[in-house]
Amino acid sequence: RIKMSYEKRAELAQNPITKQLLNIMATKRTNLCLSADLTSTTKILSLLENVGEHVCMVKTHIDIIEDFNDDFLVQLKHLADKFNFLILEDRKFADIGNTVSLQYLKGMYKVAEWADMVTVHSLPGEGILKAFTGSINGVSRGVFLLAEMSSQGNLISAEYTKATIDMADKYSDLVTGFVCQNGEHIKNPAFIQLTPGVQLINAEDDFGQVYNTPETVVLEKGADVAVVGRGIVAAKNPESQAVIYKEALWECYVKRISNT
Ligand code: UP6
Repeated sequence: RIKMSYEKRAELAQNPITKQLLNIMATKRTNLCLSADLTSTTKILSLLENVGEHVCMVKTHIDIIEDFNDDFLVQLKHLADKFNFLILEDRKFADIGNTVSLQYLKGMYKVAEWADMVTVHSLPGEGILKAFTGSINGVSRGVFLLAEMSSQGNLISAEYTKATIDMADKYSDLVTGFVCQNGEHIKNPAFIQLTPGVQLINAEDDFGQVYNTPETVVLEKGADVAVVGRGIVAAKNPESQAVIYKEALWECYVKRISNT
Protein backbone atom coordinates (compact mmCIF):
# COMPACT_ATOMS: atom_id res chain seq x y z
CA ARG A 1 0.00 0.00 0.00
CA ILE A 2 1.38 3.33 -1.04
CA LYS A 3 1.73 5.51 2.06
CA MET A 4 2.94 8.66 0.34
CA SER A 5 0.56 11.65 0.40
CA TYR A 6 -1.34 12.74 -2.70
CA GLU A 7 0.59 16.06 -2.65
CA LYS A 8 3.95 14.26 -2.74
CA ARG A 9 2.77 11.95 -5.47
CA ALA A 10 1.54 14.92 -7.52
CA GLU A 11 5.13 16.17 -7.50
CA LEU A 12 6.37 12.79 -8.76
CA ALA A 13 3.77 12.33 -11.48
CA GLN A 14 5.06 12.83 -15.03
CA ASN A 15 1.65 12.69 -16.62
CA PRO A 16 -0.06 16.14 -16.34
CA ILE A 17 -3.51 14.64 -15.88
CA THR A 18 -2.29 12.46 -12.99
CA LYS A 19 -0.72 15.52 -11.43
CA GLN A 20 -3.93 17.50 -11.85
CA LEU A 21 -6.04 14.72 -10.36
CA LEU A 22 -3.78 14.29 -7.32
CA ASN A 23 -3.77 18.05 -6.75
CA ILE A 24 -7.56 18.21 -6.94
CA MET A 25 -7.78 15.37 -4.41
CA ALA A 26 -5.41 17.13 -2.03
CA THR A 27 -7.08 20.53 -2.39
CA LYS A 28 -10.68 19.36 -2.16
CA ARG A 29 -9.78 16.68 0.38
CA THR A 30 -11.69 13.99 -1.45
CA ASN A 31 -10.78 10.65 -3.03
CA LEU A 32 -14.35 9.95 -4.10
CA CYS A 33 -15.31 9.38 -7.73
CA LEU A 34 -19.01 9.46 -8.47
CA SER A 35 -20.22 7.04 -11.12
CA ALA A 36 -23.12 9.03 -12.59
CA ASP A 37 -24.89 6.00 -14.05
CA LEU A 38 -28.21 7.63 -14.95
CA THR A 39 -29.89 7.59 -18.36
CA SER A 40 -31.28 11.14 -18.48
CA THR A 41 -29.17 14.25 -19.06
CA THR A 42 -31.22 16.42 -16.71
CA LYS A 43 -30.94 13.86 -13.92
CA ILE A 44 -27.18 13.59 -14.35
CA LEU A 45 -26.73 17.37 -14.39
CA SER A 46 -28.86 17.92 -11.31
CA LEU A 47 -27.04 15.11 -9.49
CA LEU A 48 -23.70 16.74 -10.32
CA GLU A 49 -24.94 20.16 -9.28
CA ASN A 50 -25.54 18.64 -5.82
CA VAL A 51 -22.59 16.29 -5.52
CA GLY A 52 -19.88 17.99 -7.62
CA GLU A 53 -18.20 19.78 -4.74
CA HIS A 54 -17.59 16.48 -2.92
CA VAL A 55 -15.83 14.53 -5.67
CA CYS A 56 -12.48 14.60 -7.44
CA MET A 57 -13.79 12.81 -10.50
CA VAL A 58 -17.06 12.01 -12.23
CA LYS A 59 -17.29 8.77 -14.17
CA THR A 60 -19.68 8.59 -17.10
CA HIS A 61 -21.13 5.89 -19.33
CA ILE A 62 -22.07 8.23 -22.16
CA ASP A 63 -23.72 5.45 -24.18
CA ILE A 64 -26.43 4.73 -21.58
CA ILE A 65 -27.92 8.22 -21.92
CA GLU A 66 -31.25 8.24 -23.74
CA ASP A 67 -31.51 11.94 -24.58
CA PHE A 68 -27.84 12.61 -25.37
CA ASN A 69 -27.13 15.94 -27.06
CA ASP A 70 -24.13 18.19 -27.48
CA ASP A 71 -25.45 20.75 -25.02
CA PHE A 72 -25.17 18.09 -22.30
CA LEU A 73 -21.41 18.06 -22.87
CA VAL A 74 -21.26 21.85 -22.57
CA GLN A 75 -23.15 21.68 -19.26
CA LEU A 76 -21.02 18.79 -18.02
CA LYS A 77 -17.81 20.69 -18.78
CA HIS A 78 -19.24 23.76 -17.09
CA LEU A 79 -19.91 21.78 -13.91
CA ALA A 80 -16.44 20.23 -14.05
CA ASP A 81 -14.93 23.73 -14.13
CA LYS A 82 -17.26 25.11 -11.49
CA PHE A 83 -16.59 22.31 -8.99
CA ASN A 84 -13.07 21.40 -10.10
CA PHE A 85 -13.47 17.72 -10.92
CA LEU A 86 -12.15 15.60 -13.80
CA ILE A 87 -14.27 13.52 -16.16
CA LEU A 88 -13.61 9.84 -16.79
CA GLU A 89 -15.56 8.19 -19.61
CA ASP A 90 -15.77 4.54 -18.60
CA ARG A 91 -15.87 3.26 -22.19
CA LYS A 92 -13.70 0.20 -21.50
CA PHE A 93 -12.26 0.21 -25.02
CA ALA A 94 -11.30 -3.32 -26.02
CA ASP A 95 -10.79 -3.62 -29.79
CA ILE A 96 -7.81 -3.42 -32.13
CA GLY A 97 -5.99 -0.09 -32.02
CA ASN A 98 -7.36 1.19 -35.33
CA THR A 99 -10.99 0.62 -34.36
CA VAL A 100 -10.44 2.04 -30.90
CA SER A 101 -8.89 5.15 -32.40
CA LEU A 102 -12.08 5.66 -34.45
CA GLN A 103 -14.30 4.96 -31.42
CA TYR A 104 -12.30 7.45 -29.36
CA LEU A 105 -12.15 10.30 -31.89
CA LYS A 106 -15.26 9.86 -34.04
CA GLY A 107 -18.89 8.76 -33.86
CA MET A 108 -21.59 10.78 -32.16
CA TYR A 109 -19.85 11.03 -28.78
CA LYS A 110 -16.38 12.26 -29.81
CA VAL A 111 -15.10 11.09 -26.42
CA ALA A 112 -11.60 12.50 -26.99
CA GLU A 113 -12.97 16.03 -27.07
CA TRP A 114 -14.45 16.11 -23.58
CA ALA A 115 -13.25 13.20 -21.44
CA ASP A 116 -10.09 13.96 -19.44
CA MET A 117 -9.56 10.22 -19.09
CA VAL A 118 -10.97 6.97 -20.42
CA THR A 119 -10.85 3.33 -19.33
CA VAL A 120 -9.15 0.80 -21.61
CA HIS A 121 -8.84 -3.00 -21.52
CA SER A 122 -5.31 -4.38 -21.92
CA LEU A 123 -6.77 -7.54 -23.53
CA PRO A 124 -5.93 -6.65 -27.18
CA GLY A 125 -2.27 -5.98 -26.30
CA GLU A 126 -0.28 -2.78 -26.20
CA GLY A 127 -1.39 -1.69 -29.71
CA ILE A 128 -4.57 -0.45 -28.08
CA LEU A 129 -2.57 2.21 -26.25
CA LYS A 130 -1.30 3.57 -29.58
CA ALA A 131 -4.90 4.66 -30.29
CA PHE A 132 -4.53 7.37 -27.65
CA THR A 133 -2.25 10.34 -27.37
CA GLY A 134 -1.41 12.12 -24.15
CA SER A 135 -3.06 15.31 -25.38
CA ILE A 136 -5.80 16.50 -27.73
CA ASN A 137 -5.59 20.09 -29.04
CA GLY A 138 -2.97 20.83 -26.41
CA VAL A 139 -5.11 19.54 -23.52
CA SER A 140 -3.83 16.55 -21.52
CA ARG A 141 -5.56 13.22 -21.69
CA GLY A 142 -5.11 10.05 -19.63
CA VAL A 143 -5.91 6.36 -19.70
CA PHE A 144 -6.85 3.98 -16.90
CA LEU A 145 -5.99 0.40 -17.80
CA LEU A 146 -8.31 -2.35 -16.53
CA ALA A 147 -6.07 -4.62 -14.47
CA GLU A 148 -8.83 -6.34 -12.49
CA MET A 149 -12.62 -6.33 -12.32
CA SER A 150 -15.01 -6.26 -9.39
CA SER A 151 -17.50 -8.77 -10.78
CA GLN A 152 -17.67 -12.29 -9.48
CA GLY A 153 -16.22 -14.96 -11.77
CA ASN A 154 -14.45 -12.53 -14.10
CA LEU A 155 -11.80 -14.22 -16.23
CA ILE A 156 -8.85 -11.96 -15.38
CA SER A 157 -5.98 -14.00 -13.94
CA ALA A 158 -3.12 -12.88 -11.69
CA GLU A 159 -0.74 -13.09 -14.68
CA TYR A 160 -3.05 -10.90 -16.76
CA THR A 161 -3.12 -8.32 -13.99
CA LYS A 162 0.65 -8.32 -13.71
CA ALA A 163 1.15 -8.10 -17.47
CA THR A 164 -1.27 -5.14 -17.56
CA ILE A 165 0.72 -3.29 -14.93
CA ASP A 166 3.96 -4.03 -16.80
CA MET A 167 2.39 -2.80 -20.06
CA ALA A 168 1.94 0.66 -18.56
CA ASP A 169 5.66 1.20 -17.90
CA LYS A 170 6.40 2.08 -21.52
CA TYR A 171 3.40 4.42 -21.66
CA SER A 172 3.80 6.35 -18.44
CA ASP A 173 3.13 9.64 -20.25
CA LEU A 174 -0.34 8.34 -21.15
CA VAL A 175 -1.37 5.91 -18.42
CA THR A 176 -2.84 7.63 -15.39
CA GLY A 177 -3.33 4.42 -13.47
CA PHE A 178 -5.25 1.17 -13.14
CA VAL A 179 -8.80 0.11 -12.50
CA CYS A 180 -8.25 -2.68 -10.02
CA GLN A 181 -9.30 -4.20 -6.74
CA ASN A 182 -5.93 -4.85 -5.16
CA GLY A 183 -2.92 -2.71 -5.88
CA GLU A 184 -0.25 -5.04 -4.52
CA HIS A 185 1.62 -5.13 -7.84
CA ILE A 186 1.55 -1.36 -8.42
CA LYS A 187 4.93 -0.18 -7.24
CA ASN A 188 5.13 3.19 -8.96
CA PRO A 189 3.52 5.95 -6.82
CA ALA A 190 2.90 7.98 -9.97
CA PHE A 191 0.11 5.54 -10.95
CA ILE A 192 -3.36 5.92 -9.45
CA GLN A 193 -5.38 2.95 -8.24
CA LEU A 194 -9.04 3.43 -9.09
CA THR A 195 -11.32 0.93 -7.36
CA PRO A 196 -15.01 0.37 -8.19
CA GLY A 197 -17.35 -1.88 -6.24
CA VAL A 198 -17.58 0.28 -3.10
CA GLN A 199 -20.46 0.58 -0.65
CA LEU A 200 -20.68 1.19 3.07
CA ILE A 201 -21.36 -2.47 3.80
CA ASN A 202 -20.13 -5.63 2.05
CA ALA A 203 -22.78 -6.67 -0.46
CA GLU A 204 -23.52 -7.92 -3.97
CA ASP A 205 -26.01 -6.99 -6.64
CA ASP A 206 -28.06 -9.41 -8.75
CA PHE A 207 -25.48 -9.41 -11.56
CA GLY A 208 -22.42 -10.50 -9.58
CA GLN A 209 -21.12 -7.05 -8.66
CA VAL A 210 -19.15 -7.34 -5.41
CA TYR A 211 -18.97 -4.42 -2.95
CA ASN A 212 -16.27 -3.74 -0.40
CA THR A 213 -16.22 -1.05 2.27
CA PRO A 214 -14.09 2.13 2.25
CA GLU A 215 -11.89 0.57 4.96
CA THR A 216 -11.22 -2.53 2.88
CA VAL A 217 -10.55 -0.78 -0.39
CA VAL A 218 -8.44 2.15 0.88
CA LEU A 219 -6.69 0.70 3.92
CA GLU A 220 -6.26 -2.95 2.96
CA LYS A 221 -6.25 -2.93 -0.84
CA GLY A 222 -4.62 0.42 -1.56
CA ALA A 223 -7.31 2.29 -3.51
CA ASP A 224 -6.39 5.92 -4.23
CA VAL A 225 -9.74 6.83 -5.72
CA ALA A 226 -12.91 4.89 -4.88
CA VAL A 227 -15.75 4.72 -7.39
CA VAL A 228 -19.26 4.83 -5.95
CA GLY A 229 -22.31 4.54 -8.19
CA ARG A 230 -25.54 3.23 -6.78
CA GLY A 231 -24.35 3.76 -3.20
CA ILE A 232 -24.88 7.47 -3.88
CA VAL A 233 -27.06 7.65 -6.98
CA ALA A 234 -29.81 5.43 -5.56
CA ALA A 235 -29.80 7.11 -2.13
CA LYS A 236 -32.79 9.19 -0.97
CA ASN A 237 -30.47 12.15 -0.57
CA PRO A 238 -27.46 11.72 -2.87
CA GLU A 239 -25.72 14.84 -1.59
CA SER A 240 -25.70 13.85 2.08
CA GLN A 241 -24.78 10.30 1.09
CA ALA A 242 -21.86 11.62 -0.96
CA VAL A 243 -20.63 13.51 2.11
CA ILE A 244 -20.77 10.30 4.15
CA TYR A 245 -18.71 8.45 1.52
CA LYS A 246 -16.29 11.34 1.11
CA GLU A 247 -15.60 11.56 4.84
CA ALA A 248 -15.28 7.80 5.31
CA LEU A 249 -12.91 7.44 2.35
CA TRP A 250 -10.79 10.44 3.34
CA GLU A 251 -10.46 9.21 6.91
CA CYS A 252 -9.16 5.87 5.60
CA TYR A 253 -6.64 7.64 3.36
CA VAL A 254 -5.39 9.77 6.29
CA LYS A 255 -5.03 6.60 8.37
CA ARG A 256 -3.14 4.88 5.58
CA ILE A 257 -0.55 7.62 5.13
CA SER A 258 -0.05 8.22 8.87
CA ASN A 259 0.19 4.54 9.75
CA THR A 260 3.90 3.87 9.23
N1 UP6 B 1 -17.03 -0.84 -12.89
C1 UP6 B 1 -17.26 -1.81 -11.94
N2 UP6 B 1 -16.32 -2.82 -11.81
C2 UP6 B 1 -15.21 -2.88 -12.59
C3 UP6 B 1 -15.05 -1.86 -13.52
N3 UP6 B 1 -15.95 -0.89 -13.64
O1 UP6 B 1 -18.25 -1.80 -11.19
O2 UP6 B 1 -14.40 -3.79 -12.42
C4 UP6 B 1 -17.97 0.32 -13.07
C5 UP6 B 1 -19.35 -0.04 -13.52
C6 UP6 B 1 -20.23 1.01 -12.85
C7 UP6 B 1 -19.45 1.42 -11.60
O3 UP6 B 1 -19.46 0.01 -14.94
O4 UP6 B 1 -20.31 2.16 -13.69
O5 UP6 B 1 -18.09 1.03 -11.85
C8 UP6 B 1 -19.92 0.77 -10.32
O6 UP6 B 1 -21.23 1.17 -10.05
P1 UP6 B 1 -21.99 0.71 -8.71
O7 UP6 B 1 -21.29 1.35 -7.56
O8 UP6 B 1 -23.39 1.26 -8.91
O9 UP6 B 1 -21.98 -0.78 -8.67
